[in-house]
Amino acid sequence: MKILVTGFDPFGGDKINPAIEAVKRLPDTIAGAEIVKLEIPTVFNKSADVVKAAIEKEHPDYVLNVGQAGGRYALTPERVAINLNDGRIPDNDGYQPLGEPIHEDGETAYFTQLPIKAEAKAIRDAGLPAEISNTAGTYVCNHIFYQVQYMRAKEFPNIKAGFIHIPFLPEQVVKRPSTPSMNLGDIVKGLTAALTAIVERDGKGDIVAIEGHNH
Ligand code: PCA
Repeated sequence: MKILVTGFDPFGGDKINPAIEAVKRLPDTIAGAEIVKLEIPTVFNKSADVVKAAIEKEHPDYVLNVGQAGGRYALTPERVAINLNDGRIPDNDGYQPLGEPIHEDGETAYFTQLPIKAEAKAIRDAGLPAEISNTAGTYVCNHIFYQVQYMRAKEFPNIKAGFIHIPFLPEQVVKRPSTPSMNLGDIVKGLTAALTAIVERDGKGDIVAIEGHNH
């Protein structure tokens, strides 16, 4: 089994992005699965071109995109990707879409094929906070999550794909009072636990567990 794991480069004025830093430090093999690591630009469309080229080269069974969600305290497997680009800030190429569909012929939204409840449980069992998230936002993270789902729908039906958002690193919150953070070793540990759950649930679907939110 092969899993393509991507991490974004720094954006929005930060000098570092914990996503690519953590992805770079993942083991090369997790629970017997080969882990292929890829840095992608925080740029609408270009990020999708880079992921598509890697899918065509590597033929992965799974794709997991990882991104920073500054302000979240937990590792958050994402449930749903929506067909919308709505940037709060410009991307790293200066492009700021303000409410456009990603693909005119795509679904309004796609649910991940990954076992997000099993991922959340595995992260907690490793001693770290996890929550299911029901929105990946409307910026480049939702964009790449949606784009990979669209590629799956149109071209690569055998791929299972999903997304995890991760918190800031401690060094990023030095001047951000009352903002949660998680050290890099723990983020790597949590992602490794989530990837282990993905491998172990292969072919079995997700576990049944209480992970809902009222709001
Ligand atoms: N986080 C941003 C884009 C890149 C990243 O790591 C987001 O949540 O959209």
